[in-house]
Amino acid sequence: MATIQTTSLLLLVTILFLSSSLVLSWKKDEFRNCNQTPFCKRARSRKPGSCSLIATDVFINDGDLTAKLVSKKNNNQQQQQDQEEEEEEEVIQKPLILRLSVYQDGILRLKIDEDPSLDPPKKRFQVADVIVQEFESSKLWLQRVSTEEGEFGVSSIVFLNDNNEAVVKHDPFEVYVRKKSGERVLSLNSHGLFDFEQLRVKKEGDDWSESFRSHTDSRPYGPQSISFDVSFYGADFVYGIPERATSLALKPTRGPDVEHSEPYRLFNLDVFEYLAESPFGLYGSIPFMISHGKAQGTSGFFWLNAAEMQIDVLKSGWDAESGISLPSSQGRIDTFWMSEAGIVDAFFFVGPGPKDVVRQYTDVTGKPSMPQHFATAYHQCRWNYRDEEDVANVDSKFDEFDIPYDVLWLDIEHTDGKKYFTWDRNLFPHPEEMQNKLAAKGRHMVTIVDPHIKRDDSYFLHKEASEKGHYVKDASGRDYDGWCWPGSSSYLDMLNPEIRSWWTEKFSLQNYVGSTPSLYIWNDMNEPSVFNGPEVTMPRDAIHYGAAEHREVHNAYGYYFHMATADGLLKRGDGKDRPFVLSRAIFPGSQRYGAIWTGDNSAEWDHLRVSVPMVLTLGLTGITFSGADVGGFFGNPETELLVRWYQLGAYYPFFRGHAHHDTKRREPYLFGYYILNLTSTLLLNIKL
Ligand code: NBV
Repeated sequence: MATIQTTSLLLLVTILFLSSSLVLSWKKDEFRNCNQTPFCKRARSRKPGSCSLIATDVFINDGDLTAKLVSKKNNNQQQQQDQEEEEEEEVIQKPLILRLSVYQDGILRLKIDEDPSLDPPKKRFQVADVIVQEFESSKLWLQRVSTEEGEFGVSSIVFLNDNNEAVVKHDPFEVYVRKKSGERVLSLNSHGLFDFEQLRVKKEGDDWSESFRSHTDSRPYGPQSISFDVSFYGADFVYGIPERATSLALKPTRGPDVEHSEPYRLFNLDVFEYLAESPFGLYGSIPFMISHGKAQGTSGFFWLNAAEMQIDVLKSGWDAESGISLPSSQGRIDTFWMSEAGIVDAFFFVGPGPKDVVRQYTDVTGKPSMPQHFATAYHQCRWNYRDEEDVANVDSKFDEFDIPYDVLWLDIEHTDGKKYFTWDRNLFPHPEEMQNKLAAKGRHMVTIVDPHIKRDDSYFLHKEASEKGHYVKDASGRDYDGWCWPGSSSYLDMLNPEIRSWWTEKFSLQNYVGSTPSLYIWNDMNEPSVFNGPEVTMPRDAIHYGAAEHREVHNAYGYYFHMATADGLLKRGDGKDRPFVLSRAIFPGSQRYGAIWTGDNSAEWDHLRVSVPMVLTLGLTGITFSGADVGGFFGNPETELLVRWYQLGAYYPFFRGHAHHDTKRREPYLFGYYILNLTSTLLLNIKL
């Protein structure tokens, strides 16, 4: 008897274990945490006050305030540094160049980079194609800088707008914005955590390579990270820095009693079966944070940088030991920003209200494009609608049950062997006719075009791309070859404007055989997702246009792919047709190119719940046209969940039902009595 009981207990425990590991099937070990990421670990161990840079040679140059940041020799702190830190200090001796520019609406831009006249081994990557031209031309040409000498030493002051001014404190260097009344709004390096690792030339015996799981990154220029602290004053909460499945207000990641000790990560990744409550970064990255407080209103900080970023939100008291006291600590939220590469190209937004901050941010990165009218209605998707008959059947069922829908989607299986721009002609022998039938009812179709190009010599796209040298290169200079849906694949170097322009041609009605004017596009897997790559993406030492390393450009790759696709549709319509392109990866500026969705969620109530702060956070960071897969991508929703999800989805700006191929069919007309509820929801969407 006892044996039977023990066996049943063991069985129960095993079942419980298996089911819990099924629920939590996010593969945590596949991704690095901060301690496994050398730049993050190093930056996080730095002590407040360890920055020894001072600002010298401050003057006005080309309408900007410029200064040199030089290491202060023989200060007390430096004497206390241990041997290892001294060695590091030797490496970063070269002065850095600081440039402060002021734009209309009180926007302050801070750039810090290596000094080109000191011959750095190569130019660090600076993100192009995000800041809009109108913004660049709204620069106010500074005429003069005033100097102030006070309790905290010498500072240079420039005018921002009628209410605010920017201050550069010289020793130690600090940049902050304050109101004319003297209260601080935002500041950088007030805790002396600024650090800038300069590129190095390899000497005999230098080995900077680092490994994670089975992958090794050669890191040919050595460590090149940048980190600094940013403080928001009069702040009760901070928001932003998508994309992650978590609360709207960002919880502290470090400080007294903070259990969760991982910083917020911004590194575009294909995170399989992500959890419904986790600070872990997902498919897109927007390094823009907004603070809000009852006392002082709203301000914002944006770091235009495409490398991996990690951000700590520090809980009050985190710096108790540091001995640094800031002028105003009431309601202050300190944050710590770390990036693996790139330069400092940062923007301070003074608000004062939430709308002002979002306006200021989108002045810099662009306003959201106006969606096509049809795209704001309901979209019906599934991985996959099998063939033309399936498409015709789904379409007619919506009519039969009088359920409105406007767009029908085809996932990867519609292609010939995952070669995008082709059709599986057995399943889809008459694609134009199929689209025309939908178009006759005022409906549209969307097909998927992913960035992995099948390495198959008989595939026209691969043939052309490889002959023209259009692929991203691996560290040894060969076409990078990764594994994705089609098997062995290469990736177009979308950073190159010529390659983007070549790509746009692929969407013409002549080149995309089987397409019609009512066909639009879906870009998936553009993080980029590489099944056999480190952390399911491209190696950091792969090489892009302009000798940029993938580590420097990673978070912008999907943005460029989205941009080139949207431009392709624009060109197809001679500039008259507004493009519709859905993208999974995002970066600042994505709002100019189309819709975004929150990727592979699950058919669980918690995923329904978290889609709300996720979509709202995207909205706060300029991405206004977004939504989550209605019904949940993985798993089968119970009817009640599906109905509620449709009810919520009607309020998502982008409203699409979608499901994994392993799930049961769940088109809304399959739900008997509930159809009434679903139909009225879909009708509500039309009215909204
Ligand atoms: O293309 C297949 C799916 C797609 O349906 C989904 O929406 C994407 O987020 N895609 C991911 C690849 C497979 C995921 C398991």
